[in-house]
Formats: sequence, structure tokens, C-alpha cells
Amino acid sequence: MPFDHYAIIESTLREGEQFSTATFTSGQKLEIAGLLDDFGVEMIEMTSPCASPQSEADIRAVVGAGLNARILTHIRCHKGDAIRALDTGVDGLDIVIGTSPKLMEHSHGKSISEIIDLAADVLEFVRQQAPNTVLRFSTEDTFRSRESDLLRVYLAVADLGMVNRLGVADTVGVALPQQVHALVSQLVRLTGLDVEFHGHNDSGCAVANACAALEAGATHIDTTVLGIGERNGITPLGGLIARLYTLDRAYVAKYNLKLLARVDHVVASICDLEIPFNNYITGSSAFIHKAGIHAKAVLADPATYEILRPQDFGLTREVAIGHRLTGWNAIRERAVVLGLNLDELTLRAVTQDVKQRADIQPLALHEIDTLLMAAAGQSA
Ligand code: HCA
Ligand code: CU
Repeated sequence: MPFDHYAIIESTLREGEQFSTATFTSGQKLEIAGLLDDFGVEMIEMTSPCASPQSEADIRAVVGAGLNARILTHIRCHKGDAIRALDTGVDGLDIVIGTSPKLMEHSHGKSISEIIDLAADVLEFVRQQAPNTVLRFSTEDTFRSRESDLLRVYLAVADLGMVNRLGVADTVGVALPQQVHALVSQLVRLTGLDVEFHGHNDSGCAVANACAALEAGATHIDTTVLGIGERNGITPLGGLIARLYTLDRAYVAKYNLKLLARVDHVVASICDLEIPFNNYITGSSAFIHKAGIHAKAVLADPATYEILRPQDFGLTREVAIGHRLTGWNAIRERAVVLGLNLDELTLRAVTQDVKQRADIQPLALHEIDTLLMAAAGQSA
């Protein structure tokens, strides 16, 4: 099964650093890397050492932290970048070059033949310098590149026999799951190499596209915490986990799921963000049930309306009862919690009272408690 053998390349410390409000201090990078390692991601990708002196020092610090996760850095297809990257002691290099007509014209100005020659030159050089370093070659803006150009580049790179992994990048978040599936399947079939998927979320398909990539045989998925990255970011770590968990909990059993909320909160706070209310798993409303019909069923069996079990993530569900959509089963549950033994008629009467009051303004829990206790006093 494709989902049995995949690895997460966690790029909060690379793609995530490209998010508008992200500027990580060295201490914060070590904290985030440590948390991600405890969570169990297989690889952590860091900003190129060529970005700034601190970026280079931070890679060395994270490499020196002795984590289980392999540490990668992300560089241009450039010998000078590769020399500096190898010198930091990272386990792998993620090399990228644009292949779409737009990036060929405005990013580096090279033709496809020149890209292939450059890739051969750089990859052969890196392989000579570092026979054991894990090497990945990716095209940037893959899904706006011409298919014939992509195949020329990927097949030429695969033929060199120098790289461990090919990467495909939906740089502008334009790809559909079917397109991702078709390209990844083709690369797996034609090259037999590991394939990595990196997907932006501009049009809301980043999680679906990552899932499609895995279905097609991709071995590595790029994520960031909360999905932070350029513009509105990439596949979020929690979103990928939610997607795979709902296919089969076994697919994410290798991760320490109870740490996800902490990871999300730490990165949100460092970036001065609120976790969105509708965030996968850790959003404030992810496990709140409201309508009476939902509340009744969830109280009987949470699986009626819950595909993710909050307790697996160290979280709890909430049944909201102080609103006009409430039902008497939910009110009864509250009475039971309070140790009140009320008959159905009384509970229904309290429920009607709550609905009427909530038409004006939702009630806080303590207000419902007061109504329930008053009803208990009267019926005693
Ligand atoms: C970017 C580069 C990149 C690279 C992805 C990769 C993208 O535009 O900043 O190397 O897999 O989205 O193409 O993040
Ligand atoms: Cu990106």
C-alpha cells in the first residue's frame, strides 16, 4: 500500500520561514526542530546556508542537536550553494530549478538544454564530493511546465544515476489531484526513483494533492506547521495527518499525535498568529458539536459525527448546549454531570426555557446549571 511507506519532509524551517510573519530566532528554530523530532517527522528541511550568516549557523546548530530526523537544506542548482550546504554537515540536499516558461524567462533565463547541462554538472560534482549525501532534484513550478520539458529534465537527471529522489512542486497551488496523480505515477514508473511532492494551497487543494501524490506512489510529502509558507502556504502537517488518519489510523501511528496541538500552538505563537477556528484537528471548533440532533447522537456514540477521535490527539470534545438549536438529550447530559435526577418532562421544560432565552442571547454553562438546579429544587 502506498501509505505504508512514506516520510514527511517538514519544511517549517524552510518554506515556513518564507511566511509573511515568520522570522525564527536560533533558539526558536531549535525548539521547533526538537518538537517536530519528538512528533516523529522523518526529515526537517532548513533554509539555505546562502540565505544569511545566521541561516548557516542555525543549520549547524540543528545538525549538532543530535535529532532522529534527518536534516536537509534547500538550495539552488548551483555548485557554490552545494559546497556551502555540504560544509554544514546536513544529511541531504534538496536542489531545485524552475522549468516553467515563466520561471525560465524571469527567474534564471536558461533553456531546457541548459538546465539539463547545469543539473548534470552540479549533481555529478556533489556526488563526487559527498557520495553518501541524500540528493533530491526538483523542478520548480512543475505544473505550469511543459510536459515534454519536464520529461526531458527528469529522465536526464534520473539517467545520471546521481540522485535519490525527484521532486515535483506545485509552486503556485494550481494543480488538481488528477494532475498530481498522473505526473507522480509517470515518474515512479519511468524512473523507479523516490518521488517527493511539494504543494501550495492557493486554491485549496494542498492536502488533496498530497494524498493524490501518495496514492500514485510518492514516497515523501512536504509539510509545514499550520501550512505556513509563501503566500497562504503549503500542505499543513495537521491537515496531512487528518487526511491519512481518516483513511486508516495505522498510517499515522508512527507519529506522536498528542504533540500536534503543542506544535501548532508553539509555531502560531512564534509567528504571532491565532490558530484558525477551522484548522484541522487543533482549530477551536474542531470537536464542538452543536445542533440538538448532532448532540444526541454524539452523546450516544461519538463516531456518529466524528471521523477523528479527539482523545487520540490529547484533545476533548465539547457539546454546546446554551443555544436555540439545543435538544433535551444534551440538556439531560448536563443534568447528569451535575448529579441531578430529572424526569423527561422537566428536562423538556428546561430545554424550552433555554431555547427561548437563547433566542435573545446564547446562555453560558453556569446559566444552564442555574436553570437545571432551579428545576431540580421545584421538582424535589
Ligand atoms: C519556492 C520554491 C519551492 C520549492 C519546492 C521544492 C516551490 O518557490 O519558494 O523544492 O520542492 O514551491 O516551488 O518552495
Ligand atoms: Cu514552496
